[in-house]
Amino acid sequence: MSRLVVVSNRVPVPEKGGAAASAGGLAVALLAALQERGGIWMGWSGKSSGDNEPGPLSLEEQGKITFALTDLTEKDVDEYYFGFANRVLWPICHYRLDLAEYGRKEMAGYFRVNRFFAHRLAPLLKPDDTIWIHDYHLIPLAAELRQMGVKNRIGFFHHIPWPPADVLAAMPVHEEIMRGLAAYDLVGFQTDHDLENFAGCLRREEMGDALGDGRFNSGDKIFKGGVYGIGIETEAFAKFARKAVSHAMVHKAKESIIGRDLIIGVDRLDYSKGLTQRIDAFERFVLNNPAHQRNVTYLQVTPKSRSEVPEYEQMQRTVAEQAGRVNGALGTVDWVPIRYINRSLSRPILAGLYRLAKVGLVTPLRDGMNLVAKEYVAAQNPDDPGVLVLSRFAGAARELKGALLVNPYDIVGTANAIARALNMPLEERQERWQRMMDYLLEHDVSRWCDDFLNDLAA
Ligand code: GDG
Repeated sequence: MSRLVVVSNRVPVPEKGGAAASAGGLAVALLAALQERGGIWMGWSGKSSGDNEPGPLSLEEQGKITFALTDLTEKDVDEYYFGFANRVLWPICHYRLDLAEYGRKEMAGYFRVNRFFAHRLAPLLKPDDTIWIHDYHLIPLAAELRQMGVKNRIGFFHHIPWPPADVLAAMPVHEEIMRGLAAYDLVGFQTDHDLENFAGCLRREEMGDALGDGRFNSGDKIFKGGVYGIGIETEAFAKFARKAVSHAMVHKAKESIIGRDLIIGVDRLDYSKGLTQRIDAFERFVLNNPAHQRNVTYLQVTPKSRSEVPEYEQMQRTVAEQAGRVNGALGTVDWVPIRYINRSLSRPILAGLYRLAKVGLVTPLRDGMNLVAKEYVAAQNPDDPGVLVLSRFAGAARELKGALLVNPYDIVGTANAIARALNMPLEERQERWQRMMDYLLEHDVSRWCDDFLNDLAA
């Protein structure tokens, strides 16, 4: 088995002796693959070196893995990360043409930083290393490595949605981005929809087409594209949630909702997650179902993210004000309808809260996969499972057939689904949950990792 080299924007370097449970499933799976084969995980340190050229890579060895981190200059961070990745690629891939801001400086910065990454990575490579690059920050990296003469197998996994041709075409550098993908041996997407959109983009731009057998051409390049829906560590997470209910904080939460049903939402603060529509739907549910008034609590856990980007800062204010307004309008002296937590909770507490909740409310407007939906299902008690209310626009909706699927733009439809979930008989809840859990056990994150790496090696 060849050595594995993983590259992602940020690198989850485990704290020495730290509990693996604190890391998310993706990190756990990739660390396990790296530990088995030996290898390198390279990425940005998250730090900036001001105006100065960043110093040498910082290397840290843990077992068979070398973590290789580089600083970036402030200008790099502004242009590559906040500028192009988060203010162009992220909105475009989430179908938000209206939010994309195309600055020439930022576009140039994105390609420049990818070249910089390639120059830092190339000297670490051995000829038979397998290279696996992750996410939209690093699309041009393979093309840069190829220009430097790197001949290794290189795969790319796109964690977020791939947009339809007309949306992608609004981005001035879309052809370069498409050409960047054609430099890989294998490009992985979360769902069949994303892969179809990608093929549609190649055709529409007359850049190439699907050749059958998962192969595509673009110019003189032939490469593979496939669907690899990311999973979680299903069994471990289920066990983890079972234990987590005895955590002191979870116990406190349980006592505080005695006699009430808990509805839970967990999302990074992001406009793609549909938070304002979700709060509207909850409000509508309460107004339409007086019998449920005072006996439900909706807990929304929303850690801040990307606060440096103006849309996110604005979003933070909007969601907080909206939750406050609904509580003011509907709350009583002994009932607060929405508990809104605008920071991160520890993973054990989160797992315990999922298990307490009768309804998992996962209603993004667009999402590559959505791991919260999967974690919520895995955390349930098989004897009395809760119901997943899931947006049809999350990648997870292509897989979790036991969920109540909703259109998050349809406020009344989502409100009705919440009511249906809360009133669902035990037998139906168990049948739906079992169907999803069987799927998640079979398609966990280790399988995702193996499937991708096997296809890349084939
Ligand atoms: C991208 C794609 C795709 C959330 N709040 C807390 C917390 N979390 C954890 C969740 C989950 C993870 O963060 C979020 O994963 P998602 O998949 O829901 O969303 P993105 O961050 O947007 O991820 C997405 C994913 O990549 C993987 O390919 O599924 O579509 O957008 O694991 O549990 N964790 C802790 N405290 C929190 O408050 N500890």
